Amino acid sequence: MSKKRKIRTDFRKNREIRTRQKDYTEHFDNEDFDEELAERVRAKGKFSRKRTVAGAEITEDASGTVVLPEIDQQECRLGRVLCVKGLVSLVEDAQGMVYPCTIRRLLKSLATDQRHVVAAGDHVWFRTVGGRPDVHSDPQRTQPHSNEPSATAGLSEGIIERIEPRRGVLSRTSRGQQQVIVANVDQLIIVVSAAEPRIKPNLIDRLLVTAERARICPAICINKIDLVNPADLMPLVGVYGRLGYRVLMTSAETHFGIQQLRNQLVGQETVVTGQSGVGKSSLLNAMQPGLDRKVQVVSRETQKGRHTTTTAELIRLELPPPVNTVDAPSDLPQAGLPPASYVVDTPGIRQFELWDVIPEEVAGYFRDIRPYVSKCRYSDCTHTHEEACAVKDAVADGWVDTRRYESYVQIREG
Ligand SMILES: Nc1nc2c(ncn2[C@@H]2O[C@H](COP(=O)(O)OP(=O)(O)OP(=O)(O)O)[C@@H](O)[C@H]2O)c(=O)[nH]1
Ligand SMILES: [Mg+2]
Ligand SMILES: [Zn+2]
Repeated sequence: MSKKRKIRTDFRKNREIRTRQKDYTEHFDNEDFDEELAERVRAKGKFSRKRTVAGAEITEDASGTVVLPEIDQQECRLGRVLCVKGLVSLVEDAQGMVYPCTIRRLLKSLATDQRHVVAAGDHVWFRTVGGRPDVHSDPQRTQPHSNEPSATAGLSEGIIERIEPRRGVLSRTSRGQQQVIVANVDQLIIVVSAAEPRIKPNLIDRLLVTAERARICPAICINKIDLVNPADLMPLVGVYGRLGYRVLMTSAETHFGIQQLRNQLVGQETVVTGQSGVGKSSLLNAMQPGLDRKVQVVSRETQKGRHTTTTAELIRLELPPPVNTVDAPSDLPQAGLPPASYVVDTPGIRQFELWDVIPEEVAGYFRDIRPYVSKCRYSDCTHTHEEACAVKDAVADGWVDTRRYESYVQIREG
């Protein structure tokens, strides 16, 4: 449900010191964009200086409460945020033109609990402010843009006026605040490596909880299987497979399993995530030759990746329709373009803290634990220290994997 109402927003601190000596028109001409004048400004001295934004709409989306300021749709156009680098967001319009954009100040002052106001994957309304777009993408090229704003940094060629409500949001907690990593994705591929660095099952479980909570469909990809005997991975694959999670085994090195991975991504909006060095960028390169995502070797001594990818970046993939057509009806016409596939490559995770998951909810996001919860003696059972706990009994009887249960306890405590 959304409603229209007036919004009062604080000026930023640096503006509060000024009293009403200056003409507001001049103030905004100098320090803000002309269009800010469209918002009625009301000032009552330095203590109550607020401005009223008329006609804004307040609604709830997958990342919380959002404010949709009224915009001039004649002047603005829709675009998709490819990546955010510092103060500049690269926004691609429907024609494949990419514009380095800044964000309208109003949006920044309204979003107080997010580290970045916009995130890769956001659908935004933006307005161009003269100059030429950064790049006109060549339809033959698979990646429309190098996502490198260096040449235009500081030169704003567009202003993001409004961020559309989000679905499928991947967020985490960063310094006590919500950090939206990407928005508007359908699928989360959790990438781990069979070795170098070794698998951290607890991280898989954390990311699964995140996906379940955000209602993003998760899949697990075990990469670098060329470095191990795949038979050794079967117990782990079995645990997740029995829970109904798709588990893929790949090697970006030998290209084993790459076609299955392509099939998993085709027509979807996917985010790939995982520790640094597991091969997220290498897998994208393997799926689409010519993509040339930067990759770097894992440190010999620490077995850790070097955080090569530094910002989340949305990439359009040109994937052919799935080759395995077992369940595709054979009499359908084959004409038509394959559906667009998008993937967000993300920086390696150092530490993943869940955003906005309360301890009581955690059991509900564990598919294997959830069925036993209602059978515990106490309705507020935490499944940790209580007697007569159906979850603990299920672990003891081997119905729930012990390591998964330990993950549950750890996540619950965290
Ligand atoms: N043996 C082997 N090495 C791989 C495989 N996939 C990736 N690598 C190597 O692993 C290293 C790290 O790969 P990246 O693709 O940079 O890893 P990443 O997950 O993108 O890392 P960040 O960007 O730092 O988060 C590189 O040296 C790759 O060549 C694989 O399947 N097998
Ligand atoms: Mg990378
Ligand atoms: Zn219990």
